[in-house]
Amino acid sequence: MKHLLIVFAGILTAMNGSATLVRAQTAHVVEGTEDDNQKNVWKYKQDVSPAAAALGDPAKRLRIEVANGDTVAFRVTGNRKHGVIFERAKDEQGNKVWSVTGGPQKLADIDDTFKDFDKNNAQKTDPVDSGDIITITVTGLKPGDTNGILFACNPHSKKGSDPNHPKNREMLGVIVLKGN
Ligand SMILES: [Cu+2]
Repeated sequence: MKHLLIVFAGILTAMNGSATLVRAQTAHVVEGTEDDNQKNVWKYKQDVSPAAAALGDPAKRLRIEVANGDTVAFRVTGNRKHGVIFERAKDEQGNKVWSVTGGPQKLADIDDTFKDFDKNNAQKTDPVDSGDIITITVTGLKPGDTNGILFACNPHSKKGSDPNHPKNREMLGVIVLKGN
């Protein structure tokens, strides 16, 4: 048994080594946290999600630029609970745009409490107190913002508070192909 484990570890090391030679994979980290005014935000590098953008629309969101092959890890670093909603999760996973490659949370279908989301397409994780939420690996992202991976927060994007713009939410972001 011990022998087998050593052989297995050797294979993994070899696989990692060759993967590194082929391409440099960038690990992006998106943090669920609070800004200076205690508003809930997704933070990426120095940028934070704006107070409001609209569901289904990539405009005015926090932008994460990635290359195919990169990973995007969602993590809680603030004082409140956050989870991830992928607005077009089922279509995108079905079309191999991305896949879940790390936990601890898993994706599940949404219910009626997620107002104005596409119930047949969107999926969410549960909110977590701190640390890792979920990691995806992006593999088939196409150029252009309209092809971007739209994400939101469970629970902070579930409902709108602006009757004139019912699809406006806080904590909206989009993952787009770099250089486009
Ligand atoms: Cu949140």
